[in-house]
Amino acid sequence: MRFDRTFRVVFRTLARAFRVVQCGVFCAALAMFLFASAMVRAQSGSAPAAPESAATALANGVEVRSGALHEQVTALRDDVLRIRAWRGDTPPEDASWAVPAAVRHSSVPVIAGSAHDHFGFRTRALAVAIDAQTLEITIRDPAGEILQQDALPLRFEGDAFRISKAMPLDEHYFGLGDKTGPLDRRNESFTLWNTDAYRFQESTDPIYKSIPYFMTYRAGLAMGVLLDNTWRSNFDFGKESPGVYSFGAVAGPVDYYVFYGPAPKQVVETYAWLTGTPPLPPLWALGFQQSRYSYTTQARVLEIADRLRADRIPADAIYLDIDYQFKNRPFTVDRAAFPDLPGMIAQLKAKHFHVVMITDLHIADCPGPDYAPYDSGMAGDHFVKNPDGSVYTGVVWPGRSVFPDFTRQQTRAWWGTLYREFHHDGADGFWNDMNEPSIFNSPTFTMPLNVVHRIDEPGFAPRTASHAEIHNVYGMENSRATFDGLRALDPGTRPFVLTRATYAGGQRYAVTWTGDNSSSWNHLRMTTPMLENLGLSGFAFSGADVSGFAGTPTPELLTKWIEIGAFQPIDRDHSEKGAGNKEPWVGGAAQEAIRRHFIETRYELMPYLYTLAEEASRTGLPLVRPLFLEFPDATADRHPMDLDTPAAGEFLLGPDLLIAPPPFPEEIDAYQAELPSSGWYDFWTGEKICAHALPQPATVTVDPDPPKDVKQPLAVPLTPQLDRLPVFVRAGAILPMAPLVQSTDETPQGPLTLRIYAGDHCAGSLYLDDGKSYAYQQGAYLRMNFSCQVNQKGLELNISAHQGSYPAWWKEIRAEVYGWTPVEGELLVNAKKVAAGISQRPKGAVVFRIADDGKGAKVEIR
Ligand code: NBV
Repeated sequence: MRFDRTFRVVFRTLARAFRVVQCGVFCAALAMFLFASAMVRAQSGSAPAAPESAATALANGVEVRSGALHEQVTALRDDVLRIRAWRGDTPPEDASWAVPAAVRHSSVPVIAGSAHDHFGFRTRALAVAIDAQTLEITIRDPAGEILQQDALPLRFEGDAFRISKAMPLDEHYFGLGDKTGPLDRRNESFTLWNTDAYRFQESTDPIYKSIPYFMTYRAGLAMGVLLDNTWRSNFDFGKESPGVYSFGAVAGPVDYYVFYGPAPKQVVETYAWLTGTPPLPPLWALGFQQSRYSYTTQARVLEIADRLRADRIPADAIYLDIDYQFKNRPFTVDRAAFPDLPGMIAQLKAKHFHVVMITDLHIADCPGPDYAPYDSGMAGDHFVKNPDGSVYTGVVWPGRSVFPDFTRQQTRAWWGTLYREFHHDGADGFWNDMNEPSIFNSPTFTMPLNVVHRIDEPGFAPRTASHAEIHNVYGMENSRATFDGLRALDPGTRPFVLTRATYAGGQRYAVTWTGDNSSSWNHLRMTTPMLENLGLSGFAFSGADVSGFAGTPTPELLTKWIEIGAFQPIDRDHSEKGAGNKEPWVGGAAQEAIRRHFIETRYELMPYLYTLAEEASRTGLPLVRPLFLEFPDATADRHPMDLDTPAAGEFLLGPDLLIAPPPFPEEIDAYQAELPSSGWYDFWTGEKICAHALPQPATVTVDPDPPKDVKQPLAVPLTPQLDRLPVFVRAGAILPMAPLVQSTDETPQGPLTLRIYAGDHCAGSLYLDDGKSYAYQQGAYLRMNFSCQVNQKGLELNISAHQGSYPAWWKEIRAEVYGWTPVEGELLVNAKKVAAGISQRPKGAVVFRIADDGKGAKVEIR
């Protein structure tokens, strides 16, 4: 406490002194941050005399030794560094579940640059200096500005280690997967240990996933840090020591990557380069999904499907939760409740529904002819063991269960074969739940740490590993086995796998959801930062149970949740056993009409959504984005505008749509949405938003070179209404939209709509394919680019030729232009006047139709 006070007083004095000598706020901040490091170092006691150090220059970096400690920094790319450290002469095995070998072993030549007090090197983007005494690392940009700096030497305590970095006053932290709490991780501390967290709260930690990756973001400069260590780890962002953030694990390798943006989008893309992009999901997975724990009979499932169709609520998927199984045993069917599973699935298919079946990873400990997975698993030696060599058992839904050894290739292959029958029966998606793993009869609700796994994976020595090492990757390897198994069973079809637990890189195999949330307004609010951080952490495709899993929502909460869920990547309405019904019709016709309208809007936006999905599969960029990802310059001091309270509930869907629910969605008070200054339209009416610029905030800028042309965010006054959700479109967007369908299996009838919102950098694109196969990899896709500009003659719209061989479902394009009116009312396509001309419907829009023969067109409107 006393330290804290002294610290603050000295800080203030220093800052004042610097202001007096006109050094500028940046110098003050830098000094404060160096001082903070010094204080923390002083606090941790005086360091023992450092042993002699020596360095070996490597073609791609440097290796430094000081006593028994080795530190190796190598450049994988000019903007990507890998840092490894070890004690003794043998480095830890160069292996990873997250980063593939080809990526780990990429390298670029560096220019060595050591001096009397440090060793180091330079790439084209970064300069690295390792203090010769302490081995502390400083990373600078080519201009010499410090980007990241160790605040303390690397610390070991037994097998545990801790890396400490200086934490500038204006730096913010994002990522770490599904962790709850505010978007910014600053001033928080987190444990990574996959945990079944039924009814988690905002303060619950750890929860389901372990994604040891975060983005640092300071005044427009973003960097990424991935600690590739599967053991229980902890990340502290200044909670323990002001001025320092730190991370470490209880054991395992010191092996981390630091990568530079400076744009935050670049960091997201580099993280995807390191750990992989998510595969392109089947199109139906982007439709509305209906689930419940459980629809317990075949008749009930069909009834739900029929009601969705009868009520004309567009939907694509229905889930079967654990009660379809015989005595909760995975890969069985309760024939009394589901007398004809294949028949039911066929009936649903005929109505354009895809069935997703839960397949938990625990295998019932049931020898004998009734339950093949146990016997075949035992015969193949596929289950994890106790230290004495006996098979480990734990109690889960089926009672006593055994657990596949997913870190073995043979076991994953065997697991994949278990899907043969369900796949043959027509199920299109699979759901891996309980894979933290969750175990009921254990004081820790998971496996004992000494359970023995076997590793059979390139890069790793064939060896056994304790559960303590494997726990955090167990769920990911479960979903990998499912994904690979489905690919093997049906190489031509894109699998859909939903997982609850995962690790860095898990996006390569499965989409995810946020687990057992609750039917409360606060949980609805918490959904946004959770999905944003998951998106920044590689999981472009994620969702939260719409309506809240636990408890029964009021009709209003269910309605608002369906509204917001319609703009999130995985839109699944799901609820727990015992809770009231939560399907879109629950609560009466008036509520249902509102909910239908939002789900319909999602379907009309499907061309935009699918284009984003394809972008995610190439780049890793998420569908749901915090505002700073697209608008890093939105504030004068380049702090993320998402951190301003009015904007805290907002999120972007792709680059063009901004969704602005009230920051506290249960409140009825008027509120102010904050929008980046670039110009916006109301998505629902097409009206240009007249907003006023907010006054300059009172925040202190420490940016040495503040951008000149930054405008303040705009404020839009809003009043919450149950049937409205404010959605804004970026000026300059061109949104592709489709006629309404009841499922993505249906071919839209009518023209492709392009909504054109006049503004700077006016552009858009469209991606389309068959939505299910890999034919797109052989060219069976359709890609189009659009751009538009207003010049002296009028408005010019350029539609590119169709790229790829996939045929369009439309013959015509219907353009709706917002924010611009023609003088003469003349329409020219490829310089030829078109008689059909222009109409002004809907109100405020300039509307025209043109034929699309796939060759592209230049359209002029005067
Ligand atoms: O399989 C039942 C549920 C499932 O519906 C839920 O989505 C999972 O998160 N499962 C947890 C196990 C029981 C939870 C009480």
